[in-house]
Amino acid sequence: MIGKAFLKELIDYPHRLSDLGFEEVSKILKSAKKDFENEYLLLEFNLRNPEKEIYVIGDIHGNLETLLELYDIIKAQNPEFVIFLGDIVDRGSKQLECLLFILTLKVLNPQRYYLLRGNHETLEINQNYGFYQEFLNRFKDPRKFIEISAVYNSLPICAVINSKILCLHGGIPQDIHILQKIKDIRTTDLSDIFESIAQSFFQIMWNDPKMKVKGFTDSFRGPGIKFFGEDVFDSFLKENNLELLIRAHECFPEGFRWFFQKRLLSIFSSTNYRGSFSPNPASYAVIRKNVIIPKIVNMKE
Ligand SMILES: [Mn+2]
Repeated sequence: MIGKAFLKELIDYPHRLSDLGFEEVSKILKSAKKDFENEYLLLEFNLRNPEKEIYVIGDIHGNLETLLELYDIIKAQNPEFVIFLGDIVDRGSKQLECLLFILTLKVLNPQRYYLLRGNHETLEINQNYGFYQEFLNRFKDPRKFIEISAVYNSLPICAVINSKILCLHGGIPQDIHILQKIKDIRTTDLSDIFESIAQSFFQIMWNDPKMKVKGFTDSFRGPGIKFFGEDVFDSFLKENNLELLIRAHECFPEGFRWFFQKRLLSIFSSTNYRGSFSPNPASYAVIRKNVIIPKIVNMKE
């Protein structure tokens, strides 16, 4: 077990996350993994009090500065639940710190903070986009990365709020029945059904919405990845009795973007993702009374 006082200090003084030895890191990873192992692949949230809010946060990609700004907003506004849509690591300058900060929040308050799996919560992608190298530079031993992968493999993949609003990292998959297939399945039982849902999980983490596309078309992102149009988006919502979708995965210069008559909101929670010459503000979403309100993060200078 890891002491709560120690974890609270890490949240109050997050720059200490950069100095932790692997022994402490391992304790945080293992505790968080235990919490995720109590969850379901499809998280279901029901807000009984309509005044309560849920915050949904998009890609962080190692941007600790934006993450800490978001945490200040969370502290001030006190939402009931906070759902991160994945892609916490790769690319930025404080990748492990961002992952550990979110996992520490999870361990301190597992009924409040949730993390879904993004396409960067995978070793293969981390080997190409920086996190694996950052980890090796710090801890030297590639075998230690197994503990990171174990956390990834215990993450849920989507969340449904009040049976109306779906949250996931990338987009809807071609299999319209995927949500029924994973409903009530524990994260620990993923391997039992993996063959039948692997392609859908891959698409949930990688797909993108696209205006004026009909059906599913091939994405430039790579083999098996799809763009989806409004027609298949409609069918997916109808089949699953849903009204709205919040997803992340794409950075827009305006910070967030609505698609498909404001029924799909795309958010991204890392500022200046492509550097200061191509600036973008960070965004997040607030859900209140089943309405999605996009927000921009005002960064302190
Ligand atoms: Mn992504």
